[in-house]
Amino acid sequence: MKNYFVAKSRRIRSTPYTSRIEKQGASAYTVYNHMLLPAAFGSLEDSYHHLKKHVQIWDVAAERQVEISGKDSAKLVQLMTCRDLSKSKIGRCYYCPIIDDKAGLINDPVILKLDNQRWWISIADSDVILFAKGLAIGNKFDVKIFEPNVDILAVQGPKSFQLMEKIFGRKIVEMKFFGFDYFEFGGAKHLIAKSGWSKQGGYEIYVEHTESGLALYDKFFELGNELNVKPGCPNLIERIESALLSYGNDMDNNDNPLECGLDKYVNLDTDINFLGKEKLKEIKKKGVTRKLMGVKIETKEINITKSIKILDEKNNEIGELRSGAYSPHFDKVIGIAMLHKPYWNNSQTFKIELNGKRFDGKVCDLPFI
Ligand code: THG
Repeated sequence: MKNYFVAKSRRIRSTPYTSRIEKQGASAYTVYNHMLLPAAFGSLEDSYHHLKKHVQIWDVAAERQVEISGKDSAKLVQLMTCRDLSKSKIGRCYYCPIIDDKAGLINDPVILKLDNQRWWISIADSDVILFAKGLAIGNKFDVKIFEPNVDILAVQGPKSFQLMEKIFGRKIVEMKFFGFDYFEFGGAKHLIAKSGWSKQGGYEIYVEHTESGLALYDKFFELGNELNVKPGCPNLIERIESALLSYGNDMDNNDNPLECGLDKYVNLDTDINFLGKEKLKEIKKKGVTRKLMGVKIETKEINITKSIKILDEKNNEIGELRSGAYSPHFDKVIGIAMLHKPYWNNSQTFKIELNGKRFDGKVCDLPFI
């Protein structure tokens, strides 16, 4: 497949780390929240193996924050998500589907409760800030909504704990998953969470003090030498194996959280108020008619730029493939697909046409591993 350059401009924002990652061999970008997000440092497969064994530093500044503060901030944040945040705690992160009045997904951010009247919504790729402002204006909420200068650096991989302990001490290792706290480096305080878009363990540093963040970036490579630290980025293979969903790829505004297996983050039985609650109750009562599932395909190469039809023996469309990659673990292509009822059973077989050739596939549960 021929590759094309991304024409950079002010609209497609660089990050404070861009010049560093380009020196270090970033070889592909995607655009996320109108910002550059590295998509590869050479071979995806090499990076996958490295991520599962060692430690990587990721420029994920494109995971932008929408800050909501003020008297009605808790009301607004709750209005946007079907996850019950009434018992949420300061110092914790919450993975939350944001939905509209029709229960269509708007985004699937991590929400950080900074204070009782101050939240960060760490967004996937859609303009949540406009949705939030619209709701605040329509409801005459007393809130302030803006995008703060926060540029996340992620430290991911099994050796991330050792690397972070070298700089921040034992306390950082003892932090709970999806907890966050503040840590000092080079005279600046950084919010650090135990989180990240891989299942290999690690941290996310919400850098507000750019100078100190850049010094920290360099420190990771200075101290990480013996841990085989490398620059990296969210890895397509690892994230599919781990079933970390990607908004815009695996699901979008035409899908609801129950179709996407996000049931765990849908709370319909408490008295909280959120958009789409009645609609979701209705959908739950009727039962969904399609579902995101895993698929395995008997081929070793795939390149997805749009959804691809999944067919039964008689060529009837039974669903669509939305993401896919060659998995070294399964030695075949694996992917995430939206499948119609009743074709979503584990072991359902199917056919799929890729580049003019037909391949056999099988449905499976998520996550793969
Ligand atoms: N970190 C931060 N912001 C983000 C992402 C991130 N914003 C965009 C995007 N990623 C949002 N999507 C996800 C999807 C999954 C998870 C985090 C963000 C995730 N899920 C865990 C899981 O599925 O096991 C845990 C969820 C839980 O149980 O609460 O981590 O990566 N800052």
